[in-house]
Amino acid sequence: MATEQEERGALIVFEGLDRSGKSTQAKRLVEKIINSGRMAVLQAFPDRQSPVGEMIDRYLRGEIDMDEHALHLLFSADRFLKKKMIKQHIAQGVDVVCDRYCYSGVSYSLAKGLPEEWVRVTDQGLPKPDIVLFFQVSPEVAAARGGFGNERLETAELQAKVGKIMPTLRDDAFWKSVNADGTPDAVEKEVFQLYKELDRSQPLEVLEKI
Ligand code: FDM
Ligand code: MG
Repeated sequence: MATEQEERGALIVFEGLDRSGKSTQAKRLVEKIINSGRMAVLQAFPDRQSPVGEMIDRYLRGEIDMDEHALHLLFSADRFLKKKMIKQHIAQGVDVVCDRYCYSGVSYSLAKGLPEEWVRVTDQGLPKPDIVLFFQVSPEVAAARGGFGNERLETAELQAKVGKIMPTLRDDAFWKSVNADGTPDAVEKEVFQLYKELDRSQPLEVLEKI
């Protein structure tokens, strides 16, 4: 007799500018999923605890310098090193919630002027997100949330460029905008509503183009 097939996990990606509330809300979503009786894990990119992520972290904190192409590849490698974990969790019915993914990778590298064709291929082959929650924050609200941090990429100039580029990567088939100007509770509600609407009936796909 065939056993009942468990529902697969979902790959949920949070993207958006700095200070849009991604990290707070990614954490809240994981808690909410677990409280609702499913399993979920949180994965931040870069994963600053891994050996590759540690190199990225040292670059971001200004401890070491690095060629920009090499940095771009490290960000991609950091994600590919999590590919197996993501696929295994999803096969076991565990939701994987990512705080940033390849769309940050492409946006930041394009903002720095790396060649477009090259930048857009290095993440091909990663698991494709079921949903990208695109956090949209108005400049006024972002400014009111306090100044930038001290890391290397946290400058108003780069943020402005990233802010122009990231929306151009949008694919309406699986990107959903989230009004990140709202209160944390309002944003949490909006995110959970989108989460509940996820369709898990098809297998996880592979990312072919960005
Ligand atoms: N960042 C993040 C990139 O430049 N490329 C990437 O692929 C990723 C995932 O690293 F400025 C940038 C975005 C940000 C910095 O991210 C660290 P957090 O979310 O602030 O830790
Ligand atoms: Mg940051």
